[in-house]
Amino acid sequence: MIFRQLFDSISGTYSYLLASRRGGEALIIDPVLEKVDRYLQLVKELDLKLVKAVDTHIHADHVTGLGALRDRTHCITVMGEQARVDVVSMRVVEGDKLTIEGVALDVLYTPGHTDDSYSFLMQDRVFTGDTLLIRGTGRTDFQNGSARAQYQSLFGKLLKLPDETLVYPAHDYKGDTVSTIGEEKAFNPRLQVKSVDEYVDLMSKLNLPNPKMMDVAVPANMRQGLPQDEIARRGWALTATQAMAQIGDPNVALIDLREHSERERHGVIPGSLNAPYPDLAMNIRPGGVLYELACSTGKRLVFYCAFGERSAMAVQAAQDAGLTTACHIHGGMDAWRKAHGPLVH
Ligand SMILES: N[C@@H](CCC(=O)N[C@@H](CS)C(=O)NCC(=O)O)C(=O)O
Ligand SMILES: [Fe+2]
Repeated sequence: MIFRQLFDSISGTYSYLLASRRGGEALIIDPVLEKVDRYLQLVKELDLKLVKAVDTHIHADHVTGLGALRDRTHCITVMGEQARVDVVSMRVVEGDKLTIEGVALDVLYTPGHTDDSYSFLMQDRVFTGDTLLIRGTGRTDFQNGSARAQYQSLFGKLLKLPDETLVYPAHDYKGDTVSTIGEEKAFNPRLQVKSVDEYVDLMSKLNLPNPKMMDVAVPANMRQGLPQDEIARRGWALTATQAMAQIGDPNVALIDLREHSERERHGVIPGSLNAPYPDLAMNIRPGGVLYELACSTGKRLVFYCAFGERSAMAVQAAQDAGLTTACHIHGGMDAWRKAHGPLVH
């Protein structure tokens, strides 16, 4: 198991790099833009392949590294369903599993600090974002924060985890690095309340100044999407409506790049094949299933995913691999649904 806690001293942010083994896939939680070079250096030194970059919520105090990491490594970006970002590659909800090779995190929806706050549980440890801090809790006075919702997330979810569960927050301003659920229950001053009303009252009296970077960070963090226009300009994109006309066309192979949980929840395009994005490089090289499918049958590969990000990156990779007819569905299943495209469940 590889587990690294990385710190940005300017914003007091902790980021976490996880992988099951050297040479394997890696995931990063809450990366900070200014530290991207550092993360990528470590990824290289540990011989890892970064495949997912996750934010626990839209941060108000620093610009996220999600977009930069995606642009530089072709990893996918992940946030919760409620996050008001233009586009991320993949969205998760409570009960999902966020997976990479050898690592599975349980997804917990823990609103309160913001309405898009999530926590991620990995066996003996939980990444609590700004829901539960060490001897503190995230403020609830902006971004649709709610002390009432946070009380529920804390007392109804996080504090119900076993006492020995390690707590890894997204921030610390005092120099602490890790705690446990039992320790926080006993010693966190915010958690010594007798009722939700007492908690709401306590949170309403914090009177904290806004984060210094807030006016820059929030708008920047809401615009992380990969521009898909360049792919379209090169003629490598179909609109959802154009793609609909290709269903059943024997010269076309529709390739779903999403994961099992996304396919189950949102349905699939009839007749499409599943080839998850993490296996793309293997699938499009000579001998790989998609390469051979395209070359032996002459079929045009039409990639699709949830929002068009994975498929846009897949088109570029396929084109680079010599699959010159490859294209994707602009905007992915999101656009497909809006265009009332047929689905099978
Ligand atoms: N001084 C910091 C404050 C950052 C801040 O407000 N952090 C939020 C998390 S985004 C929080 O919940 N802080 C809790 C606290 O300060 O007790 C800054 O300007 O960036
Ligand atoms: Fe925050």
